[in-house]
Amino acid sequence: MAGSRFTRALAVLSLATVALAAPLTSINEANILERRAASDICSAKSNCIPFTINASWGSANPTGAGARGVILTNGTLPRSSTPNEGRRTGTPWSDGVPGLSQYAIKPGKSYMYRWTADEQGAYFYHSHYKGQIMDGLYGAIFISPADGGEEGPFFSVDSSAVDKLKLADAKNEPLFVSDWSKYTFDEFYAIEQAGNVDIACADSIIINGIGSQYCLSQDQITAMSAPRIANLTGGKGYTKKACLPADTVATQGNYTRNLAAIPADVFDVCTPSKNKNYTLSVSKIDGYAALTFINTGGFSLLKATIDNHRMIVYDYNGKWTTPQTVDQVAIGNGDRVSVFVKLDQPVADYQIRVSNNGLNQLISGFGVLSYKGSFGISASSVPAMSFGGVNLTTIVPFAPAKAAPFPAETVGQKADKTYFFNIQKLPNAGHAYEWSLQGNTGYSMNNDNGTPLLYKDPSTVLESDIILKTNMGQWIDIVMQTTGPIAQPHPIHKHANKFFVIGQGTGSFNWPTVAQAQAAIPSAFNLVNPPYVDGYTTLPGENTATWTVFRYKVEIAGAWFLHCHMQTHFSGGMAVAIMDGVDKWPTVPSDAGTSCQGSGTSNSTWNPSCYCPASCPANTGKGPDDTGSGNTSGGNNGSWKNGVWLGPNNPAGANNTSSSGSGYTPEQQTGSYSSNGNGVKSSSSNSTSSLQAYTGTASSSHVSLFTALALTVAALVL
Ligand SMILES: *[C@@H]1O[C@H](CO)[C@@H](O)[C@H](O)[C@H]1NC(C)=O
Ligand SMILES: *[C@@H]1O[C@H](CO)[C@@H](O)[C@H](O)[C@H]1NC(C)=O
Ligand SMILES: *[C@@H]1O[C@H](CO)[C@@H](O)[C@H](O)[C@H]1NC(C)=O
Ligand SMILES: *[C@@H]1O[C@H](CO)[C@@H](O)[C@H](O)[C@H]1NC(C)=O
Ligand SMILES: *[C@@H]1O[C@H](CO)[C@@H](O)[C@H](O)[C@H]1NC(C)=O
Ligand SMILES: *[C@@H]1O[C@H](CO)[C@@H](O)[C@H](O)[C@H]1NC(C)=O
Ligand SMILES: *[C@@H]1O[C@H](CO)[C@@H](O)[C@H](O)[C@H]1NC(C)=O
Ligand SMILES: *[C@@H]1O[C@H](CO)[C@@H](O)[C@H](O)[C@H]1NC(C)=O
Ligand SMILES: *[C@@H]1O[C@H](CO)[C@@H](O)[C@H](O)[C@H]1NC(C)=O
Ligand SMILES: *[C@@H]1O[C@H](CO)[C@@H](O)[C@H](O)[C@H]1NC(C)=O
Ligand SMILES: *[C@@H]1O[C@H](CO)[C@@H](O)[C@H](O)[C@H]1NC(C)=O
Ligand SMILES: *[C@@H]1O[C@H](CO)[C@@H](O)[C@H](O)[C@H]1NC(C)=O
Ligand SMILES: [Cu+2]
Repeated sequence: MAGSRFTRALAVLSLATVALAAPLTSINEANILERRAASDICSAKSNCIPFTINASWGSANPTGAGARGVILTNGTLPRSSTPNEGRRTGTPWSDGVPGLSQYAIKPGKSYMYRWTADEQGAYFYHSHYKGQIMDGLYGAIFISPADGGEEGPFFSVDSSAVDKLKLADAKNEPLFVSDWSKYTFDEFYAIEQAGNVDIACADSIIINGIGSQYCLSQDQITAMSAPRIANLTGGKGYTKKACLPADTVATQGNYTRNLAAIPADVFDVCTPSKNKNYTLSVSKIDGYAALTFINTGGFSLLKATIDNHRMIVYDYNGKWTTPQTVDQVAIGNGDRVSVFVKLDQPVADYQIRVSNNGLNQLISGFGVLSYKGSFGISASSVPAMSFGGVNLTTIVPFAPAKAAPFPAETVGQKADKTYFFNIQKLPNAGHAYEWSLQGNTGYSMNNDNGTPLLYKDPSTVLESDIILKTNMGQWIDIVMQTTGPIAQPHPIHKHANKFFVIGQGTGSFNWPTVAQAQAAIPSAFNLVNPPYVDGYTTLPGENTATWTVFRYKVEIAGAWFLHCHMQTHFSGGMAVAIMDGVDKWPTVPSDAGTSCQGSGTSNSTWNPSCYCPASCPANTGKGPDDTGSGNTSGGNNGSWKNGVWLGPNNPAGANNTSSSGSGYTPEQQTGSYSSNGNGVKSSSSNSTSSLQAYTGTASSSHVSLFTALALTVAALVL
């Protein structure tokens, strides 16, 4: 199955490559790192092909409004940029954050991300260099459970269709939903600085790289505006782009602005454009389809509905959940929400609607759920929400707070250490675009270019507002308060150690400890089955503060980010670095990120014909893309040829060895790979609990406009 998918996708890739600037109608393989079950692993040739992503600046025109500079992944959009959504126990240098876990990848250089895929879930890789995700560097990573491992909550979704649900899940389609601007991130950020504004006004909402720019009439805007918008804008109402004006004090702060420095099309002038609607084709005979909404956008919180279909949420931000049958899902920036859709409607097309989920703008994007054999949009189609995101029917929305992990996880009943954050615009800076997650201090983007914290001895790093230090095994509480008058919701994302969302409420958090808050308002807390996730959006508040408490256990040592996933807030400083497990600090191997050439690190030079799966002597050219086994001196338990693992004693690849080893069983081959570049597998493995993978992702990348860069992103599944 994986093999045929790869073949199909390769065909798409070559198509897309010849039509570089043309809108895409499909996702290329570089955007989906294949899910594989443990039984597949290296039992077939196709499973051992490394994923390599060549990220380069190019141009794209996803809305038909005009081309702009974007970062292409192997020549196509959509793609994104940093590999981070996941735990990586053994390789904290593969998390993709410049200044924290690696050096930024410079143009023409490469970095190989490699980690053990030991947790099931839907993830995505994306750039973590400044706001580069807004330039399009992203893609999906699906990790399936190992054979014999845990199964998803399929039985409780539909006990009579477990096999169909499993099949649907195995074909889960990513829907990248995102705001889109004609400006590159660097241009966008320059406009924010020049005008002293925090821009939350999009040109379009795109789905899998395509969309249109819709412009509403003044009457439509007025009709869709919530009554309080007039009040919020001093009577002005929304702009012609249906955005809060640039001088809205409640969201921009009461600062001196230079509105003249802001191009008119950023907030005010709307120019319509038209492109296709992304079409997801489904077969009624399958009974169910599975899809994963992934918000790869810069600042727009989104929500989605599918006409005439309910959705059953079963996986949320890296963890299966007890199923929720809903009409609408909310997708904060960085969120992945996987749903089953029961294909029980008449054969036709049904609109997928993706709307902004905030007061900042009235805007939607559209896709199509198309049953095979359809002749067009269903005549009986009933939209659940309007272009402006207003309910048109009585709906049940997804409730993230009730997304109980499946199977259950154990949450610590008390914390060893508590941090109190007060999310707000950076005090005393006078800048609408500068933010603090911690409350007093912002995290500077300049840190991206510094020595990664992971490379430092923790004893030489002082704990500060923006660098926290924890010990292995501790339970950590992070209390996040957001202050009004408009407490904007923030999609907070944590790298590595996932967290439980144990409590939330409106008003100020007035207790000195979480335990005291629990005692005062038990109903605001859940220490039984709280969500266990890597991302969660704080509560919005109007004329009131709100608070959210995350609790996590330090299990993976490394330098990790906790940050708002809105790229505008993140690049404005809304982040802290956490040095987790300073008492068990990892040593970064000298060959971290190596891809054959150079000595490792992101300073390595790209060599397209040479990918080393593990430690690899400089310039030897040995590894999965090598021909033959590459080791002439010892016994050999297997060999590679042209990127394909040939297994032990295979003459096609073993000419350079004495072939004395007897080889490992397929079960042993699912274990971790300790190759010295010669195709030998170690026995430190087990087949039941984990899927082992080498996965490269186009993570952090240091590029300048229109400079080519290349990332080696070998995803080598063993
Ligand atoms: C991306 O392109 C490189 C060559 O530039 C190729 O080796 C690789 O297989 C491609 N990756 C994918 C995932 O198609
Ligand atoms: C990466 O893509 C750029 C732009 O398409 C191209 O010029 C370059 O040759 C590619 N590099 C590799 C190694 O494929
Ligand atoms: C806006 O709301 C505030 C508080 O509810 C109220 O005092 C004020 O009069 C309102 N302003 C306008 C212009 O409606
Ligand atoms: C903005 O600040 C000025 C002075 O700094 C003050 O006079 C004015 O009332 C403030 N406006 C709002 C809406 O807070
Ligand atoms: C996409 O869907 C929207 C909403 O139904 C519709 O207005 C638009 O015309 C569609 N675009 C195309 C190209 O069919
Ligand atoms: C839509 O309805 C749901 C459920 O009643 C409610 O929670 C939500 O606030 C409504 N949304 C809007 C935009 O009216
Ligand atoms: C990578 O290069 C930069 C200079 O561009 C240097 O400061 C850094 O030490 C290098 N990293 C390693 C690990 O060699
Ligand atoms: C080849 O394999 C043998 C046996 O594992 C090992 O001792 C030797 O270091 C390897 N040589 C190279 C060049 O990798
Ligand atoms: C290895 O040797 C055999 C027998 O001489 C030959 O058929 C095969 O093609 C060789 N393989 C490679 C990779 O050279
Ligand atoms: C065997 O390995 C050596 C050194 O890596 C290489 O030069 C030679 O071409 C290889 N021979 C074959 C038949 O693969
Ligand atoms: C090959 O596998 C056997 C066990 O099956 C092991 O004893 C031997 O050390 C392995 N050889 C190498 C070079 O790893
Ligand atoms: C299997 O491997 C994983 C990852 O290395 C490890 O956490 C787990 O304990 C192992 N399980 C068994 C049964 O050995
Ligand atoms: Cu934010």
